[in-house]
Amino acid sequence: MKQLSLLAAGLMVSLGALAGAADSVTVQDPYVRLAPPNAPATGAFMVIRNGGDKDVKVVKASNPASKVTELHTHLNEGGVMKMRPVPAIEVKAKGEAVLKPGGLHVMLIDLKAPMKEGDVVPITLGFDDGSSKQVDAKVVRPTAAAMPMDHKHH
Ligand SMILES: [Cu+2]
Repeated sequence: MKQLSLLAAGLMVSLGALAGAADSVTVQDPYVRLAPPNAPATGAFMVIRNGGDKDVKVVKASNPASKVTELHTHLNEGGVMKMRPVPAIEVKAKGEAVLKPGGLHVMLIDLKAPMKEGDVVPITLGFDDGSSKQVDAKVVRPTAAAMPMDHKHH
């Protein structure tokens, strides 16, 4: 019995150590943009809040729906918006990182199967201290407001 409780205590300590950055982070409104039929890739968006006193970095992401998951941003190169992989997404202490269309995003590349509206994709964010956090991102059909081009003006 004593050994068992020692084992349990040890397990709790290691779990606590694993939590790290993930513990101080909350993720709001995660969603995956529904890709057009046969599109090989799509993006995931969310707001990552850091309630802790230390800056944290998201250094990787993974999900079961695509073969490759990358952290991306959009850059304006001579008036053309291009996507580029980034090594990390920094979330300042008491700050937030906003992943949104036209900006930072998690890129789901080489989709294993077509997605449907309402599907849920569990995305695991990995932090620079080795901790990780899973968020359930719902597949959402892009609305006009979320599109890069705005045709609302008359
Ligand atoms: Cu991208």
